Order: sequence, then C-alpha cells, then structure tokens
Amino acid sequence: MKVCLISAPTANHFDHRAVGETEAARIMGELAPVGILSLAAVLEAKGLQPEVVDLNRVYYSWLQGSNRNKTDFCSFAGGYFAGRDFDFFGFSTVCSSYPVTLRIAAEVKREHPKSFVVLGGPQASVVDVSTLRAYPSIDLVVRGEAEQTLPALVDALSGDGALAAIAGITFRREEDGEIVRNPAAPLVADLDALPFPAFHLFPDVRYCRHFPLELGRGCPFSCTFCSTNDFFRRNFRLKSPAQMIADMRRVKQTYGINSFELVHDMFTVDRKRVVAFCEALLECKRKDPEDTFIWGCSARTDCVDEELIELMSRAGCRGIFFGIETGSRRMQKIIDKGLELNDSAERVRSCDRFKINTAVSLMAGFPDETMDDLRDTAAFFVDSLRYDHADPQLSILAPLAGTPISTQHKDALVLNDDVADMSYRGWRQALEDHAMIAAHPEIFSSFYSAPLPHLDREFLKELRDFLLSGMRVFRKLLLGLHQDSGNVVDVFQQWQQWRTRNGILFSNGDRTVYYAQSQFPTDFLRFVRLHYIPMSKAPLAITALADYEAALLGGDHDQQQVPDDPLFQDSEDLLSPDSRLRLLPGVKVVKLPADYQEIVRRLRQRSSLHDLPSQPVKLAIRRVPAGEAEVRQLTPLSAELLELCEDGYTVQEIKGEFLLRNIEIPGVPVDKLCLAGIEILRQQRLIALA
Ligand code: B12
Ligand code: SF4
Repeated sequence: MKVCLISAPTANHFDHRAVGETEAARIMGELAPVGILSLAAVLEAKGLQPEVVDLNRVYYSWLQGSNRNKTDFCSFAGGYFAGRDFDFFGFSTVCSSYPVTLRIAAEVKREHPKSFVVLGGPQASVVDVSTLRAYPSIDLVVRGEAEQTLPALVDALSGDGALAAIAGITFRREEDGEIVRNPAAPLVADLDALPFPAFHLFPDVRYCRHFPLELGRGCPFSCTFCSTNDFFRRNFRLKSPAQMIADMRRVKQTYGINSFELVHDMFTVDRKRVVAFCEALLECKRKDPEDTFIWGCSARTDCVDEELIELMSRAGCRGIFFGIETGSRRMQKIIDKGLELNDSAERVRSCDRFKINTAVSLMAGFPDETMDDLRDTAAFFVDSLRYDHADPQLSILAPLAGTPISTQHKDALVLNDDVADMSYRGWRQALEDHAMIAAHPEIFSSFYSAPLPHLDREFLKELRDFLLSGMRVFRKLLLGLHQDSGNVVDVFQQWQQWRTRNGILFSNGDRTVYYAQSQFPTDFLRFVRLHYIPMSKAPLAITALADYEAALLGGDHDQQQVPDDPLFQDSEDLLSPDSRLRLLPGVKVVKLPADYQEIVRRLRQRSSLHDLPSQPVKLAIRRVPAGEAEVRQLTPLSAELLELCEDGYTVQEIKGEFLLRNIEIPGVPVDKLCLAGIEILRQQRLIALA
C-alpha cells in the first residue's frame, strides 16, 4: 500500500511579512510534525515506504506563487496532490487549521476517489463522529496515539483484516453508512521501543535552531480547558535518560544541532526522573565535553523547586514553558489548575536567577471570570516583566473540543469575527472556512468564544492587545506604571478614556493593527506625559522611564544597528592626536532626570518609586544586532567624553577640553585619563574613528 502522511498546517508566520527561503526552512524545520514522523518510522520498520508531505511548505509555495490571488490555498493544495497517486492519504489535524485540512482532504478525495482519506491527531480524535457525519470525503478517523493502530489499519485496508477489529478507529460502515466507533487502542507503554522518528523524510529539519524531540507523553492533571491530558489518557510516560541521550547524540551527529525542544506537556511530574535525566546529561558532558546539549521543556510551577531548577540549568535547560493560566486564586480553583500563585511567581524568579527563559503563559476569557480576576491576571502578567528572562503571554480562551469547559458551555458559545486566538492564531479565514465553522460549532468549538457574563468582551480584547504590545515596546515603563498605580488595568482604563477623548478610535479589526504599529507607542507616551504623570505618585521615576522609552523609539535609532567594524578593532594603534572620534551608528545618548539603574533595581524589588532622588544621569543606548538594546548608565567622565565624541572632536581637542573643564582624577595625567576613557568607550562599542 502506498501511504502519504500529511502534516497539519501550523505555520502562518509567512502571512504577514516577506520570509525568505532560508528563514522559511528554519521555521518549517522547527515545526517538524513529530507525530507524523514517528508514524512514518513505524511504517518503514514494517517494510513500507511512506511519503511525508509538509503542508506548511505547500502553504509557503502558494504564498510565493504568482497566482495566489486567483486560487485559494486549499485548491492549490488539491492541485499539488492531484498528480500524486497514493492508496492512503493520512492527514494530521489540529484545531486551528481543521477547516483548511478538511477542505484539502475533500479536494484529495475528489481527485482520488478510490484512495482512503484518513484523519488523525488531536482535533479529529475528539470530533471523530461529528466529522464523519458532516464530511463524506473523510473515510475514517484514527483516534489517539497511532503507532499501533496505523500499521494494523494499513493491513486491514490492504485486505488483510476487518476494520471492526481495529482498536482506536472510527469509520463509516460500508454496508449501511453507519458511523462505528471502535474501542480505544492501548497506549504505547514503552516509548523507548518506538523507532527513531523518520526525520530523514523531513529535509527542512536540518535548518532548525531547536530540534523537536519527543521526551514523553501524558499529563495526569485535569485542568478543565485542556485537551491534551485526555488525549494521552492522563498516563504519564517518559523516555529513559539513556534513550533521550542516544537520540540527542544521533541528531547532533546527523545534523550538527545540539539544541532541543523536548516535547512533553508536563515533563516534571516525577521529580526523581527529572533529576535522573539531568544527572545523566551532566555525566555525559563530564565524560565528553563535546556531548553538551541544551534544551527546553514544559512544566508546572508546583512541580519544580529552586534546587531542581538549578540542576536543570546546569544540565543545559535554557527554557521552560509554564502554563500559569490565570493570576486569580479563585479562578485557579475553578479551572482545576490549583497553582499557589506566590510559589509560581517565585519559580519564575528562580528561573531568571539561573538564566532559564520562561514562557509565562496566561489566559483570559473564562466563563466565570470577573473584572477582579482579570485584574489579577493582568497583574501577574506585568509583574513577571521584572525578570529579564520571563516572557509573559496572554491568550483568550479557546474552548477546545472535548474539554470539560467546552462541553459545559456548548450551548452558549459565541461566534464573532475576532475568534479566540488560542485556537485561531491568525490563519487566513476563507469564506468557506467561516461557513463550516458557523454550521458546526460541535466540530469547530475552538473558533468560538466562551460566554462571558461578567466581562465586557471588547474591553478584554483591547486589554490583551495593549499588554502584548506594551510589553514589546516599553517593558519597563509598563512595569513602572503598574507599580505606581497599583494595577495596570487602572492605567489601561485611563488610557482608553484618554484615547477616546482624543479621537483615537478604531473598529474591531483595526484595533489589533493599531496596537501592532508605531502609532500606539507614540500616542501612549503622549498620554503618559500629558495625563498620567501629573497624577502619578512617582512622577520623577515615570518621567525617567518615559524619556528612556521615547529615546528607544526615536527615528533612525530604531533602524540602525551597530555594524561589525573591523577597522575599528585596531584603532588603538591608529589613534593619533588628530584622530577624530564619533558615536557608532545605533548608539544614542539620553539624559534622564533620575538614576535609571536605581529605578530598575527598585522595580525588581518592588520597592517604592516615589521617594527617588532627583539625580540627572546619562545613558548610552546601543542597538545590538538581532537583540534588545544594550543600556549603559554612564559615569560622569564617560558622559563628558561621549558628548565630545558626539560633537566630532579630535583626540587633541578632547584633551584640551578635559583641561578646560577641569575633568580630572587626582594623580592621573590628563593624557592618560583621556586615552583610558576613549579605550573604555571603544571596548563598550560606543565610539569609533570618524
Ligand atoms: C509542539 C506543539 C506545537 C508546535 C508545532 C507542532 C507542529 N509540528 O505542528 C507549535 C508551538 C507551533 C504549536 C502551535 C499550536 N498548537 Co500545539 N502542540 C504541540 C504539542 C506540545 C506537541 C505536538 C507533538 O509533537 N506531540 C507528540 C506526538 C507524538 O503526538 P501527536 O502529534 O498527537 O501525534 C500522534 C497522534 O496524534 C497520532 N496522529 C497524529 N497525526 C496523525 C495523522 C494520521 C493520519 C494518523 C493515523 C495519526 C496521527 O499519531 C501520533 C503518534 O502517536 C501538542 C501537545 C502534545 N503533547 O501533543 C500541542 C497541541 C497539538 N497544540 C495545540 C494547539 C491548540 C496549538 C495552537 C493552536 C495554539 C497553542 N495553544 O499553542 C498552535 C497552532 C499554531 C497554528 N498557527 O496553527 C493543541 C491542539 C488541540 C486540538 N484539539 O487540536 C495541543 C494538543 C495542545 C493543547 N493545548 O491541548 N504546537
Ligand atoms: S497541567 Fe498542563 S498539560 Fe496538564 S492538564 Fe493542566 S494544562 Fe493540561
């Protein structure tokens, strides 16, 4: 049997901007469909030669193509499959692209009516019966983990066995068209026994920065919004440390990649096993320093402690995804997450201490959520901005099919244009998709919003855009405003009123666009200066933070990055009295009314901002390629020197100015002081020879 396995489309990063081939390949590589590749490996072990089609790549080709405006993506994908003859087309599915996948599957069935069109993966598994009822082009759904089911199914479809005997499938009976749901298949008990995923069938994987490798399956917790716990039947399993290390070595040998995204919803359920994994990695590194791997994983904040985090960091952990979900104690109980939020905040702090980046994932839009709950979530979001290694995220709840929350509210789901973004993630929604979604809430519930009897939906959506954009463009100012006002939601409400009074209005769709563009920070800084600061408890600190952000936003500074300047590297030797110095492009000197470092220290420690002394300081801000700006508070000597460089003085003239301005350090000749100062600025990559 000729089998084609097709990934679920998950990459819509290409929609909004031009992405070149190399970056596209990297993105697609990092989205390698581990499930599909595991199934392909199992089929290969059985002697078959499956093909894998990456729908992300097909999508990219469609976007690059010249007739993109004439054909829609699904017809294009249909054309792509038209010339390929397979007996079995197996589509993987996730909620966000389920309408797209179903439409492509229909095109494939039309082109290949005799072939079997089969769905698997997390979405089809939970809406199997309703999908088969509504979409006749789908022949069959494989539910749950499929390493055991798929080979048996392929045999049965080749004539070697009956569908009725295959656990884990739902199918349309040939005789009477009845939908039959066979009992669930057994789980894969020993993950070590699975073959290495068929990454060789997915060439883009070699462009990964972080290679996806499965670490295990199954989370034993029961959060009411979560679908993945049920999918793996809450059965926690891990691959052994020996197996993981063998897999990591193999990737390193084959692709030269030593950074991994370890796929498991909740790695740290069993502390002893996390310790064993970390110790195995450390031992491996001790034996051969070449065997050093770095990795990221998912965890709950109540299943790690500071000691474990320190060990994980030493063993190469550089990123942890923490699903905190809500900053409200009340909602933590209602959604059955049950985190102790003070501890959660502590864990984020510990990770920052050990330089582990954390995704602090939060959600809003739960049916029971009140304004107070929302304020607590917004506070948790902004509070985590204290830590440089924390990356808070805020999504609006998508009622995933089959979850308790979605079942409970199934009759009250709301379909609006601004779909729940946890599911949708910005896929271009064709009219056909919209019609499918509107006709089948039971299949596409994740495109709906939960009812919100206690919250204003528009308010929530704008708050989310405001926080996400605010974090991106003025992280410390947002934190300062939150700390000064008591809660960032109060600032947001004032901003909302101010922008309405000042005629900054938008309709639904324009809102997200407005917040994503540079007009928002410009307007917001005006609001802070004109409206907020006069009423602030700590006007000096807020002014300093606003001045700092304004400088970062400023015109050409944004565009320019410091180039590598080989000439400059040797400039020490080239420095003569006539040498003229200049600021490097991308470097900017900013004067602030208060000590910026002290403000940042106080923000970190949550200490008061209002008794800050007035003490003007100068900062040098330097854009670093592909990174955040580097900020340096200047000593008085460096500040004077930088100012002279800004004005284009020669070394000789600078020395003269030093004498005139009585700039001195007792016992150090002015010549030496001047050259030493220039050398420091040079090493800090702030100045160059003009
Ligand atoms: C890694 C990951 C991602 C990666 C990319 C994944 C990829 N390669 O496409 C990223 C970060 C991009 C991502 C994004 C999103 N994800 Co995600 N993701 C995961 C995660 C953590 C691991 C996926 C994985 O590799 N699993 C391991 C493999 C072995 O399992 P599997 O993929 O399910 O495959 C097995 C079976 O499903 C089955 N199978 C799968 N396909 C097929 C096909 C056929 C024909 C057959 C027979 C069987 C079969 O057999 C496989 C082997 O047993 C899962 C959770 C999880 N633990 O699975 C969530 C998960 C898939 N994601 C989810 C969601 C909601 C999303 C987002 C929509 C939003 C979000 N919350 O982040 C976005 C979508 C992006 C978009 N633009 O569309 C949900 C999907 C729920 C649903 N009902 O569809 C999951 C289940 C997590 C959850 N929140 O509950 N995700
Ligand atoms: S802890 Fe995470 S993976 Fe586990 S049930 Fe809750 S949300 Fe799902």
